Amino acid sequence: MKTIMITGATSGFGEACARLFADNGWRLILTGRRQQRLDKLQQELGGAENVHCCCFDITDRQAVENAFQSLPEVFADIDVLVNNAGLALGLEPAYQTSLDDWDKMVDTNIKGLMYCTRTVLPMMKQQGKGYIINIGSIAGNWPYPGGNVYCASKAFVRQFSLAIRADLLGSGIRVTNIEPGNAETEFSMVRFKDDEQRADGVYQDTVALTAQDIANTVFWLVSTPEHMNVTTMEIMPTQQATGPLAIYRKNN
Ligand code: NDP
Ligand code: 8X3
Repeated sequence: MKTIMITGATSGFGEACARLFADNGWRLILTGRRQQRLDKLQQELGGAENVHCCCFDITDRQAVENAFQSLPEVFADIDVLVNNAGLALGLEPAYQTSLDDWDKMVDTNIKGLMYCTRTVLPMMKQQGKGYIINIGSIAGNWPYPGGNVYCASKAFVRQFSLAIRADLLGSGIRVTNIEPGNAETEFSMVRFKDDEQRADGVYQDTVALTAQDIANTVFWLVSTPEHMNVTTMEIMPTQQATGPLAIYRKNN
């Protein structure tokens, strides 16, 4: 039985991954800050025998280390780590945004992902195999107004994924950066701080990606042969594309 660790499994992509991998007979390590949601998932997906839950804030380095160190023996050999926990906060221009929001995005999307990766890698190196799947974003490739630190944090995730692949050459460990576009999850409610109307507007009159689409992608990646490494994978809804570069005209 293989083991997958999914950070941010309490909603969205992470939860969909948890359900899909559980349905396919995997042992799960699920993380998030919302204990009740973790408990519910554990109950639904096979109980403590198959699902180990770790409730912690990924920005807390000591909490990350403790979670890994206290894994029950049967969960200790992790085959796949999905670095999914992350968030965007706000959409204000850089001269107006809250520095606290910027800190939180850096701490979560960059530092939290670093902590989990660094903690799991020695074990994978010793195993001579393993798979790190990072959830980046199209925002790391295609900056947009108000994206500022969120875009930059996802550009970090892309470059970090590429760079650790270079370190891991010959180790048998695979690394992929998945870069999804507009997907309907709790992401926009978090970004707009529970402003439901604004969050709904992101998905209005279009067809967004679903969390299931991303879970299916993660599952496909994990099912590819071990000699093959998909380095990056940008996925947009059919109804999303890049636009032209903007030009400011003073009389418009
Ligand atoms: P959701 O808000 O639905 O899920 C985010 C998950 O991250 C939750 O389980 C949340 O758990 C967890 N999380 C957030 N902050 C922390 C923290 N400090 N410590 C631990 N866990 C945390 O959003 P998505 O599923 O959409 O987002 C998943 C990833 O996908 C993110 O990295 C996001 O940036 C990325 N992404 C999303 C896109 C979209 O359009 N939806 C597109 C491209 C990328 P809890 O609150 O319980 O801690
Ligand atoms: C989420 C996609 O375009 O809202 O990463 O930044 S976007």
